[in-house]
Amino acid sequence: MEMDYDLVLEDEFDALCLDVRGEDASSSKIKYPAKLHARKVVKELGVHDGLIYLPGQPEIQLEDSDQPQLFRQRRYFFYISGANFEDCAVTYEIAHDKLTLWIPYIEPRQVLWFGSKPSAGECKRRYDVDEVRYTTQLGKFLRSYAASPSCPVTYILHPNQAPDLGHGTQAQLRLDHTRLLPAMDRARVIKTQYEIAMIRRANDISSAAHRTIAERLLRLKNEREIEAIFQAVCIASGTRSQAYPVIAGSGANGSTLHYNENNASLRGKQCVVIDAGCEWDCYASDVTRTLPLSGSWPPRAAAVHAIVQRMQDECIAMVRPGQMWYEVHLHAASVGLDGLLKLGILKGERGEVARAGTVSAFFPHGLGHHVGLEVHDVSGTLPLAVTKGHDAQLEFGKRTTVTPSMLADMMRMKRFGDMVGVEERRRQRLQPNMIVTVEPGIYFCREYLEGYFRSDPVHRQFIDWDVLEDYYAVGGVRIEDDILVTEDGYENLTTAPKGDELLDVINKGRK
Ligand SMILES: [Mn+2]
Repeated sequence: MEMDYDLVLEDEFDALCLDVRGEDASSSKIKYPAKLHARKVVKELGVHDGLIYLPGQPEIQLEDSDQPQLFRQRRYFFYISGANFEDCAVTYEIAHDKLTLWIPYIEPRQVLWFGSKPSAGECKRRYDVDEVRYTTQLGKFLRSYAASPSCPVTYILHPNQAPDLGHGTQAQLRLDHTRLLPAMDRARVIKTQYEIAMIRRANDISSAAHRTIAERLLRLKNEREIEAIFQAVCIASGTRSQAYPVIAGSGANGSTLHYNENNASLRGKQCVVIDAGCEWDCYASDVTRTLPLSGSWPPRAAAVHAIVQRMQDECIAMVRPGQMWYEVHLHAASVGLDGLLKLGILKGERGEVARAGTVSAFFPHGLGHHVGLEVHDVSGTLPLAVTKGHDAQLEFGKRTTVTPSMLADMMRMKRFGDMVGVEERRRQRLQPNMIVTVEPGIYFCREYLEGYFRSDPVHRQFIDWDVLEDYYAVGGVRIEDDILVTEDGYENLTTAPKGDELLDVINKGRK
């Protein structure tokens, strides 16, 4: 293990740390725009009266233990409050445009053991809310709301998040648990300037961590060192939470999409797929690089990497408002098809192979997803593809295997655009201030390929199994950046080195 303790002392990280602290939402004047977010939600709800009630995550103990579970704030609550600590709630009185954060009262004895939570004054400074009150008063507030003559509807996320009005209360709230969630998803899918800044920050740190791994790659011996470096850079840069478990898959492990054992030797492997992204104050980043472990690409890995890089470059260039996302996916599949035909892994008449969707054997996931408070963020009303009359409904952002028949459905949809209605088409278009990943990949997962394609009468004839045999050692190649949709195109928020720059960084580490 060659993890150096000088990691945090390196100049670039000092600079990064200072920069990060300079924009730290919790210590500077920039307030979390809770009110703006609440108003966006109400606009999507389309109502002029009522109450939004969202409980935050309570503290939970591990079972049969006196230790707490690792805290993770509820994202819908966070979106309209900004508060990232236990036992809070938020209410928004729609008619009065009044946003109230409810925080727990902390007894002095609790402070002795666990420290304090932000005070009411501190919360007012950090989050743009109208009022901060203690949760001890919340029941009374809700009872008086319920008792008011009109008692407008209270919007909650799920039935099990209905507020407790207290014992022996006759008053009843009129609850609606169907409309808030889709309204919040539609609001969340378009990012505010503050959110874009947070996701940019998360990307800056993740990109620096990917760069450090590249700098040290030639000295590393095991996947676990990659995970350790990534986490070390993130923590030293001011954030302890990852948006998802680090994936460091070398050799054949790179063909497992969500591999996370991260404990195999790097010896004798061609490539390593590193998919890792930190969170900055609950906002995610999602970054993947594939690195050649020797510092230069072995011939077959080079060929596959070139195809994936072209898929990504051309798809990123397609990002702009109004673009139908599934068409970008289809373009990636088309570039992948041409590349694999050229390598001889796929064979046959191009049109026939294309219509069969066989390329999805090697590119078996969606091209990307939204990034926000979740790494696979809510999709609002932007599914990857909705194909009428077919079972295949790909939720943009969910872990769905793209099968040949789904790909074939998407191709038919493109050829016969009238298969879906105007509304469906509108819903699938990119809009300004969405942030999406563009993450094409080509994988050689022996179990998947031999299990589903080798015995299939259609697909087996389009794959040259002898040529393929030599590619299993490549494992997989994925390249992933986070792309902001702008008014007239896109901006790539991910600055981790790739392409020739990545090779330069790796080889500068040669001693
Ligand atoms: Mn991703």
